[in-house]
Amino acid sequence: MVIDVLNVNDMKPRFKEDSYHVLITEEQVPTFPVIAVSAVDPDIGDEAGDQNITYYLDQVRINPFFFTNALGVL
Ligand SMILES: [Ca+2]
Repeated sequence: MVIDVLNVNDMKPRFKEDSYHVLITEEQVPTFPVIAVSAVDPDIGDEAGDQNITYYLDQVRINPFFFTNALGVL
């Protein structure tokens, strides 16, 4: 029996931009989406292919903003 162990997922996704910035004033009713972010997973190899990345805000407190998990829109 031969078992090949493939190294298939050892690199972190990286965002396409170094940072994303959006400004919403207190009085403004935010439109949807507020902002769209995008990342690629170097393990996938094809940036145009399905990246299988889940986006979320890493905050414990209640937040009026949320990511649509698979699309990266806030
Ligand atoms: Ca990966």
